[in-house]
Amino acid sequence: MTRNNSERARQEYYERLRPNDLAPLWEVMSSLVTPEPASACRPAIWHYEQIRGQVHEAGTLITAKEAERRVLILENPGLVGQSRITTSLYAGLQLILPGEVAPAHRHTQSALRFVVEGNGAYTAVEGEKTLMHEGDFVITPSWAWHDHGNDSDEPMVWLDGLDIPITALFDASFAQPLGEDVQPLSRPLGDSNARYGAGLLPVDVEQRPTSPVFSYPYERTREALALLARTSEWDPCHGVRMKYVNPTTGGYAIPTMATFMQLLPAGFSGDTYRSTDATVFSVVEGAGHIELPEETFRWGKRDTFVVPSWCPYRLVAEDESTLFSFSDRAVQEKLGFWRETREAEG
Ligand code: GTQ
Repeated sequence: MTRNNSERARQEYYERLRPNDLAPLWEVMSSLVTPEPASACRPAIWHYEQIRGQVHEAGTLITAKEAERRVLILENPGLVGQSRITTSLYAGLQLILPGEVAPAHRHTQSALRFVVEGNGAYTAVEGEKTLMHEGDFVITPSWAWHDHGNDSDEPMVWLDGLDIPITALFDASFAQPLGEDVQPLSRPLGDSNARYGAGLLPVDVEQRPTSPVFSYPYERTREALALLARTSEWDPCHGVRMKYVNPTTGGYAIPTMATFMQLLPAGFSGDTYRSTDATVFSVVEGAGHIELPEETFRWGKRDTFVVPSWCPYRLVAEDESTLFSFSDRAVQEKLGFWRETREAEG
């Protein structure tokens, strides 16, 4: 058979396979089982200065209650229309104005909140309120009732990170409204931090998949990093990078999303790093840039940027900087997928 004839015969065969719900692996093998990650996700940055106006404009067009959650999705330019910032994770900027409530609901998706702008709004989780301040990291565990409100006199914007695409991959999404704007409170402010977050645990505590410390205030994180920055060796790629921990297991604070805070000293010039967990960064303090294979992004306070899986990058800080970050590393480690490489400069 000539090449054309055999190609025609194959195509004709493939068409006859389709009604039987069959497809030839050899036509798609190389795109399914790639020698390295081949992500559609692209590096991207959202400069807060540039988008802040549009985030706040949403507040003039729809209330938090009407929207249920008034959020602008940070959509990866390589994944348009998919509501994803990486292949496996969702991110958005949520706005809540003074006097507003975002009504109580629950869902199987886990959520993290990272406060970008404002002070004094709250999230209530499982009967306990926590007040939020810039740089705080707050958790909503899977299937926990949660509502948000703002009794302060300034707007608040936080970065939402949810495992929506992971939940969707497993077709495991459930969600319910409580039917009330705010959930009844059963524990005082600070209860979970006293019980689980003070270097103590109740003696008979059981392991929990999600950290019962649902608020990690920036003030404490910053103080720890400042001390460590003076006393410990810098990681050549990450500066001083710490992970948020679930004290009942020693694992990541959220079972699906690893969360980190790192400090880069003024003048830090990192080694090149890559890992299989596409990572979302939120800048708390400082300014610098990130070098990527095809571009360099300048970043500053409140900016959000994303690095895809296996994409080499290098962090440079002009001022002393702190970066919050999150990724699906928690899942990848459990599944045995996670890998990294480091390259020293020169
Ligand atoms: O605050 O519960 O950005 O349910 C997306 C879905 C936030 C939330 C989001 C949500 C929430």
